[in-house]
Amino acid sequence: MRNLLIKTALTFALTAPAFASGTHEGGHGAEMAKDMMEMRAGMMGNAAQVDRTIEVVMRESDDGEMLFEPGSFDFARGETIRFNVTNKGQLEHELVLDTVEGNAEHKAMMAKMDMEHDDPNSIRLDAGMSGEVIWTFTNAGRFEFACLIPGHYESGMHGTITVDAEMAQADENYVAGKIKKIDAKAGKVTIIHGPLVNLDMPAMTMVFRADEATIANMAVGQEIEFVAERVKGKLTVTQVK
Ligand SMILES: [Cu+2]
Repeated sequence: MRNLLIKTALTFALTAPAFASGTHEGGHGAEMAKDMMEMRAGMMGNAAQVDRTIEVVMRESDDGEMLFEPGSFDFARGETIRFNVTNKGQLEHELVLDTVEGNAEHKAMMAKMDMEHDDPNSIRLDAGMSGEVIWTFTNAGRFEFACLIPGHYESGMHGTITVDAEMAQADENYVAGKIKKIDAKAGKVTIIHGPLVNLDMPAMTMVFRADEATIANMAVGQEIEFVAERVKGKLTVTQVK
C-alpha cells in the first residue's frame, strides 16, 4: 500500500509539470484565443445560463494587505457563476481565474511588463469601479482567483476555488410539467410531466407532495420547471423554477 502511494505521488509529480508546459507552449494567435476561451479552469460562461451570482469585493486593508472578499469559493462542476466584482480599494485591481500554475506563469510575465488583459477569465477595475466575469466551471479540481498586478498577489490577493466533481444536480434534474390539480390541504399537486431522469420514470401524470410555500405559488394550468425527489419514500416537488 505504501509503495503504491509513493508510486502514485511520483507519477503525479512527473506528469504535472509536463501538463503545465503543454498549456504554455500552445499560446500563440488563434491557439491562444482558444486557450483563453476554454481552459482547464473551465470556459467563458453564457449570461443566459447563470446559476448563481456572487458579489466579490477587492480592497486594501488598513494594515497594508490586499484582499478579496470572500476569500475562497466552492462550486459544483457544471455551474455557471456570475462574479459581480467591485473594487472598493484605492488602487487598481484585477480578478483572474485560472489554475494555480496558470496564474503563476501569468504573474511572472506581469512582473516583466504590466499587461492589461481583457480575457473572459479576468476583469481589471479602477478604484470604485465594478464589473463582471461569467464563468462555467467545467472541470473539477482546485483553481485560483488572483490579482496579478505586480506586488498584489504577495500582499494577499489570491484565493482558492474548489470545484466538486459532482455535477450541479439541481439544474440537471429540472423537468417541464403542467399543473393539473392542486390539493393544498393534503399537500399534494398533480403534475403532467416529462421524464424524471433522476427517478428513472417516464413522462406521465402523477401526484406529488409539496410543502405549503411551494403550493402557494402554484396554479392549475401553470407550466413549470421542477425537480422531484423521493423524500421519506414519497415523490416530492423539491424545487420549482
Ligand atoms: Cu490588486
